[in-house]
Amino acid sequence: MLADTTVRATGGHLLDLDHAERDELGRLAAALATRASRRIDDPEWLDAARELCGLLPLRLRTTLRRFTSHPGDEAMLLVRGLPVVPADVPPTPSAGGSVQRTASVPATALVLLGAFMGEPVAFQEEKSGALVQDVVPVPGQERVQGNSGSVPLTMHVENAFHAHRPDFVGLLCLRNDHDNVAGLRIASIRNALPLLAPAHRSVLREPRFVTAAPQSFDRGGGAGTPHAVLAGAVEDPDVRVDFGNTTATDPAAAAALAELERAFEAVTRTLVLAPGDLAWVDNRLALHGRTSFAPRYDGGDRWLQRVFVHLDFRRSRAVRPHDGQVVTSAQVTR
Ligand SMILES: O=C(O)CCC(=O)C(=O)O
Ligand SMILES: [Fe+2]
Repeated sequence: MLADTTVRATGGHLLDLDHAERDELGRLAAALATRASRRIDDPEWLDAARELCGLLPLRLRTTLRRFTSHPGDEAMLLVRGLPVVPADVPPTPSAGGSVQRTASVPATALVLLGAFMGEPVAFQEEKSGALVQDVVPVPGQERVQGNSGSVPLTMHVENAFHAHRPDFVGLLCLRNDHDNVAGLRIASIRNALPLLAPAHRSVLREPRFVTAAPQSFDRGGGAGTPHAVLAGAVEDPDVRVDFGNTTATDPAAAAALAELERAFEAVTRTLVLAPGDLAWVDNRLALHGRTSFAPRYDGGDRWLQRVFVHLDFRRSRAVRPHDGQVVTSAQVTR
C-alpha cells in the first residue's frame, strides 16, 4: 500500500463548530430526540426533523449547502463538534446488523444534518432498512469486507451496484478504536483523474464492468448489467466502482481498472475521526474505505453512526413503497 497522508485537519471543507454552535445544535437535537414517538424511522418524526433542520446554526447550514453544490476536489466535508459527550456514550454494540431506531442525541443530530442536505434514505436489504445504522466491529466477522469487519476495507463507492446508491454518506464518530488507529480512507476522482492516461479514461467510460452487491446486503445473485466506471463530464466525471465487488469484462478493461485503483491509492487520505467528528463523503465523486484495527469486543470499540442522503428523492420513487425512505432493490441498474 502506498503511504497515506494522515489528515487530522483538512483544508477547504472543514467546519469546526464553536461552543455556541455546539450548544445550539445540541439543544435542537435534544428537543427533536424527545419529539413524538422518538422513533427515527417513523414518518412523523422525520417530518419534525425536516422542519427543525431549518433551525440549525447558520454557519453549518451555509457550509452544508455550499458543499452539496461544490464538493471541492476532496469531495468530502468534515464537521467537527457534533453533540457527542464521551462519558454519555453507551457501550459499543457488537451484534451484527445493529441500528439506531430510537432517537439518541447523536443520531438525531446526524439526521438533522442529513435532512438539511436532502432526503435520508436506507436500503431494505441492508441493516433492515433503518435510517441510522451502526458501523461497529462484530465478533467473528473480522475478515468481512463490510463495516462489521476490522481488516482493511477496500475502497468503494457506497452501494456501487445499485441504481439508487446514495449521493452522500455521513459517518459520525461516537468513539474511535482503543488504539486510536482506525482511519476512514477517502479518495476523490477529481484528484485521481489527472493520473490516468487518456486511453484508460476512455475504456473506463464504456460499459465494460460489472458490480456485485457488497456482503452487507442480504442478497446473492449476479453482478448485474455492465456499466461504465466513469460517466458524465469528460473533464469532471462521476465515478462508480467498488474495488472489492467490481470486475472488468475483458482484459483491456481489467488493465484500466487496475490503473484506476493505483491512481486512487496515490491520492487516498486517511482521517482518524474523533468523537463528534462527522465526515460527509460525496458518493458520486469519492470512494471510501477503512484501515485495519484491533477490536476487543469489550464495549469500548470503534463506533460510527451512518446515514445516506439522496438529493433527488423523486428519482427513486418507483422503488420506495408508500413514498417512504426505504429503497427496495427491485431495480438495480441505471
Ligand atoms: O468503517 C469505516 O470507517 C467505513 C465503513 C464503510 O465503508 C461504511 O460504513 O460505509
Ligand atoms: Fe462504505
